[in-house]
Amino acid sequence: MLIVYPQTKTYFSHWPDLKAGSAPVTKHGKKIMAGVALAVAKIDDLTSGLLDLSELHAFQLRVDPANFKILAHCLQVVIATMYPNEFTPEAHVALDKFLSNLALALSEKYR
Ligand code: HNI
Repeated sequence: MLIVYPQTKTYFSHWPDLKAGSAPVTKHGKKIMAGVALAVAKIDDLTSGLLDLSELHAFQLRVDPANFKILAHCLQVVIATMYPNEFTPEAHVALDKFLSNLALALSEKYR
């Protein structure tokens, strides 16, 4: 995301190194994916399950919610590349639906 959509780097300008594979990027990637895992656990009620994360991104971090869609797209490209056999049309549409709803739930507190 940080490479293909460089405008997203503005949120991380306080990090010492924004290059692919750098320590802070790797560490934060794990945090983000833990958030995605939380969403999987709360899949039946994403809105309340992700309320705290939504609040954090809306009021403290002030991340433009358009970026959630950008990250969702990047996640799909990476997952498709890593798991080409598993990434069937059915898996693709299901993942897209899940990540769209995740982005929507994270945007909840912005209203
Ligand atoms: Ni996000 C911190 C989850 C998208 C900018 N983000 C977090 C944390 C989690 C998290 C978890 C750590 C919270 C804590 O420390 O309590 N972020 C997610 C998830 C998504 C997402 C699940 C979407 C799938 N975040 C984004 C996007 C941006 C973003 C798209 C900006 C482009 N997030 C941030 C920033 C921080 C952050 C900035 C704080 C970073 C820091 O320096 O600690």
